[in-house]
Amino acid sequence: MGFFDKLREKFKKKDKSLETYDSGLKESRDAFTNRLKKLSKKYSKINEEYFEEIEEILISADCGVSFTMKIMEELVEKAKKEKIDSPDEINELLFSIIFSSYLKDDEETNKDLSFDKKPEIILVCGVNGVGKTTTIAKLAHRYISLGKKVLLIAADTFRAGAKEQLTYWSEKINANIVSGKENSDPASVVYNGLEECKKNDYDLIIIDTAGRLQNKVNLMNELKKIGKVIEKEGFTLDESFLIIDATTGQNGVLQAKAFKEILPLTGIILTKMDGTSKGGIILSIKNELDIPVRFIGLGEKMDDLELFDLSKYIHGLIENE
Ligand SMILES: Nc1nc2c(ncn2[C@@H]2O[C@H](COP(=O)(O)OP(=O)(O)OP(=O)(O)O)[C@@H](O)[C@H]2O)c(=O)[nH]1
Ligand SMILES: [Mg+2]
Repeated sequence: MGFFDKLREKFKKKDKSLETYDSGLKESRDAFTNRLKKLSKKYSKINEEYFEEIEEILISADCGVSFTMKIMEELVEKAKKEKIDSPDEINELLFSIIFSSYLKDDEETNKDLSFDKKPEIILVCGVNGVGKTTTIAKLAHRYISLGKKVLLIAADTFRAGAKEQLTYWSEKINANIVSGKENSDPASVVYNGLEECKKNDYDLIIIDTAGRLQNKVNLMNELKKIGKVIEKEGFTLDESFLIIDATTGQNGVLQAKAFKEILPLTGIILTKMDGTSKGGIILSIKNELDIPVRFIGLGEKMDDLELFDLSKYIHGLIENE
């Protein structure tokens, strides 16, 4: 059984999450797989030009230059070795190489929060407008639906209206929230949040922060101070998630590099995957940063956040129905 058939077999029964992937990745599918399909109709046999066209498709899907080069080298080599010369088979080979190169170091995708202690604490950071606050609401909604007690801490005291936005969402999804005055010290808001947690036992705390990468030293100090407060109050920070807007393409990769220098990231959440044809950014992030993508945002609704699952992602890229 070929790679595509195996994947289809695995997902014979569609679940809701697969549907979110399939519909959210429509633009990437149009730009990536449908272009590949068109290409294979144009050529009856592969040649050097065919490979060059594949390379262009990978680059325009924002897979990144270094990842693209790596994949192309393997593709050409394997095609030669296995004597494959039909375009359709080459396309399938391309996906299977992408798939196995992602999983090479046996890293699991689909890694959920562990909840092996109480409360689990997540810090969320990222530059302006990438979707931090919305994603926090989606995360909270996900775990509230699973019966967890969730507290949101609005530690973005910098941007006007940030607190109100998170409060709006907290009311919609029935999460509790602790916030502070505009321009107050974010670490003091976190302190108040932890006090609330001591009184009322939560399973999960999610901290929203202001994304001021322009002032790296300030941001670093602010995040450090938040970390210290958490420790001093007898809690541990379990996850630091960086939010990246997928529509910004390679720029997002640069943001991740900058944030990685500021704090130890445990995961990336890619938002707005539904609004871009640059779905290859997932592959580029993995290749260049080696920080796992943990969740992806595939729409604006509260249910449109999914654990990142490589098989579902590839399925969403190839499936037409
Ligand atoms: N289509 C789509 N839109 C999204 C997604 N995630 C977030 N958005 C939208 O992105 C916009 C910005 O989201 P926010 O959550 O306010 O972003 P933020 O990072 O908190 O912004 P600041 O607090 O200003 O730095 C909103 O209009 C969201 O609805 C997604 O997965 N898909
Ligand atoms: Mg925000």
